[in-house]
Amino acid sequence: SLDVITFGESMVLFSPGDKGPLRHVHNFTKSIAGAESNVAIALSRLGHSVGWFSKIGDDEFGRYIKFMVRGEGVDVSRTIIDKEHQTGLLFKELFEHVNPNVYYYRKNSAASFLQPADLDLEYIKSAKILHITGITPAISQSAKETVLEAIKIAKQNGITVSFDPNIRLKLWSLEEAKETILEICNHVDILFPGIDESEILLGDTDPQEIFKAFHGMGISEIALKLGKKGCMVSDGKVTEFVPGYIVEHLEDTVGAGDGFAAGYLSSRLKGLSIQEAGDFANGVGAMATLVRGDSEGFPTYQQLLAFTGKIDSIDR
Ligand code: KDG
Repeated sequence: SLDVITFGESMVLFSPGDKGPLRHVHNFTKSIAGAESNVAIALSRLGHSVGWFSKIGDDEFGRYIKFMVRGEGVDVSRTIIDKEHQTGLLFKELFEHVNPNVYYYRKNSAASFLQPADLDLEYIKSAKILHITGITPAISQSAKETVLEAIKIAKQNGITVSFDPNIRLKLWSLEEAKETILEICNHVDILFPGIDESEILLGDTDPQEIFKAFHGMGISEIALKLGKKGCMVSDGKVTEFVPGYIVEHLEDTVGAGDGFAAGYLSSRLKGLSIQEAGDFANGVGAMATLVRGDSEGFPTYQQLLAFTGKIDSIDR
């Protein structure tokens, strides 16, 4: 049995060696990206048993993704090879700021052909938590159906459904995003919305109103992300602000939200309170921003304890 199962598209990520428009960038570093595999990797580093799957092309990039995620200790055994379609790619472009531009090369990618029949019922049933993001329903109609089917399986079997809206307006329109994500929210147990996403979804920026609206959809736990300020957590009974960690040299904010979700889920799996979970979520999110890649900065549990000041770190 696994603590968490997640699925969705991972792509090979090319990060520029220099700032500026990509036509003038000559060197790239190859790594992997994908919100769900990021969460899986972060959870694995924190010591959990995790499964992630996707559909990859029968190509070197697909093999690279599987190799990397497996190398992080994540079970990739349910990943499917699609001989007809290629693995998706992603390029970052850097200017002065820490939020890179992102260019997707993922239309008709292997992962966009994920379909409900790809789901392994027994596998999903073996997990404590099913983690979904709003990216998967955005990549294609069949991927969206797969998400809805996976959630249905989880709900029928008493498995906790965790959901990060991860609104990516490069992938779908605001109207489509709003409609689908709100539909999914009706079947979710734990939600990780950003404050901006909440405004898109609910038209509200007041945390109390946001909590009220999401709890009203039947969601039992919400960790509302406030960027570097930290987060607010709510279980419908207790609502608390949990301050974030100040990071001096921010490298790249991509991956912080995924780390946040992993830190929260890890803590709840360990039986910690929602406040403690919010604190560790902030910690993993902050640590992700210290490092250029999406997932490279995720800590082990010991490193997280040291970063958040729970234990003294011994460096030498
Ligand atoms: O959360 C980080 C992801 O956005 C990144 O890894 C790429 O999955 C990705 C996407 O679709 O944007």
